[in-house]
Amino acid sequence: MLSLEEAKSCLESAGQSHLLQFWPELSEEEKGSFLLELSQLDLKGLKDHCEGAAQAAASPAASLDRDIEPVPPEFIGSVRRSDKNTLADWENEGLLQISENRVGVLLLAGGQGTRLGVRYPKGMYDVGLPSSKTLYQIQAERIHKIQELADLKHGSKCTVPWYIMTSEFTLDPTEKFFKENRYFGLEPSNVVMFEQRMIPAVTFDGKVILQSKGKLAMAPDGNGGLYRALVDNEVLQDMEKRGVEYLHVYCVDNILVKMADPAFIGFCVSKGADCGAKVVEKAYPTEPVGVVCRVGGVQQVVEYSEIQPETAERRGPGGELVFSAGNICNHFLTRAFLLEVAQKFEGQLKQHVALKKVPFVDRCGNQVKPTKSNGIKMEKFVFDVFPFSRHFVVFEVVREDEFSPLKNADGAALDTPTTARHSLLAQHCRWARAAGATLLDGQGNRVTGQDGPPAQCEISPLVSYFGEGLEPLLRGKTLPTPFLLDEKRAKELQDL
Ligand code: UD2
Repeated sequence: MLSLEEAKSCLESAGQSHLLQFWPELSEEEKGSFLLELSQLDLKGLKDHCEGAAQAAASPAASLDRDIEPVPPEFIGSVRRSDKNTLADWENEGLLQISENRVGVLLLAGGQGTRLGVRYPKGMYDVGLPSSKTLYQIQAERIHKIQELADLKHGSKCTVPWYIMTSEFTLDPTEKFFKENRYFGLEPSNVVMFEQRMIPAVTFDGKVILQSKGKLAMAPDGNGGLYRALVDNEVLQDMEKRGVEYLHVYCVDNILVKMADPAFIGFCVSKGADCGAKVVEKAYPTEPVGVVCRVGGVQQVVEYSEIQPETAERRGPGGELVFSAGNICNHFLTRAFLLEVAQKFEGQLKQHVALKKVPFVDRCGNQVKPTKSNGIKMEKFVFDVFPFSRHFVVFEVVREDEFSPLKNADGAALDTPTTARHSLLAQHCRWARAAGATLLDGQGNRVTGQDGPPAQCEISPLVSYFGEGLEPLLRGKTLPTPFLLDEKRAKELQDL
């Protein structure tokens, strides 16, 4: 830990002496924790960080839109446009890789969930399903099931390790939650949590913001902080030890996420890709998803906050959006590519500017809650490694089956707990009907799935990963809803 003198001199040379303005007023305990916080900062890089942030915020990023074009079709695999055999081949390839312990999943869970407005990690959110399962539990159970499916097919006893990137905000509550829930039946040593770095928020004139008299305003370094965090926490070594060659990286809030999706993994592996992105067709031009595209001939994502409206709205001859490949934050990355990124490219990752309202203490020592943006947060994005990929592919999936993110609190028009819950229940109604069941609503009427909110039909991931294996249980059955198909009920139905 730094001494006060050392901290003083480092801050002075970085032009940040104001941070110690309230030092004499701090208690001994506050002094200790503030010095610790300062010691953990990258003090050498602080000057550059602050000046860079102020400059970046002052000069709007050059628009990429002039050189933007869609990804050529030969690099895109599509679930909708592929025949059954091709899809089965990809899935078999993926299951084989999983059965050989070559696949891991990595959850990006360091975000603060500001839009949803809860004070705990988003993965702990219960969207109100009949089972009351949280997002974390649903994801854990899908890992169980995919391991089981791979084992059944290949007579193996495989493991899909679950890497979870957290931040200072989410590590403790996430760890506690997993412990309290006994890791949802997963082997704790196969759930590897690690922390991304935090960086200071800066004013428009390049000064680090004091959140209180003895605390800096810090924020996680964006989901692209992943690549530094993998190195900081020796995660790549852990992957190597386990023999994991392929990683499915995903964000926490998509209730329909297919953990270690064998079709996606199999598609990417069979194409020899080092990096891949899942996309859905964009629903409307301003949908808050990035666009997977090419800029100047190089693949990348242009984030929704950075694309020009005219570009987002461009349409082809049939009225379809030209830039329709909507990023759903589900990425495929090989360990070899991650190593290369760590060794060569991490320092070149783009910094994105976010202007935020950052609570601060003013020069007179008053606590202020700003009403307009006063601070700059610099973030890296997870997809900014795409330009460095040598063989990049895109996998287009069906939105209703794979994408329904939880971003906003109920009351908002889109991406709320209600929309997430409805997406999952509607999918499970489709699965039950396809397996030959007749679902009845509360009044005893047959559920058609045509209009209104979906019936309360929930199928545990421990019973079915993606609709498979339901026919022997459900064919010819008439089932009143609410209907919850968990392992116990599945056993009863099997014995009927
Ligand atoms: C993300 C994608 C966007 C689109 C959308 C779909 C990025 C940068 N943008 O936008 O293109 O695919 O999702 O839902 O990926 N996180 C961290 N550390 C951080 C910040 C975020 O781990 O410092 C995690 C966060 O917990 C979440 C994921 O990254 O799981 C995405 O973060 P977000 O919800 O802020 O991203 P969003 O919706 O703006």
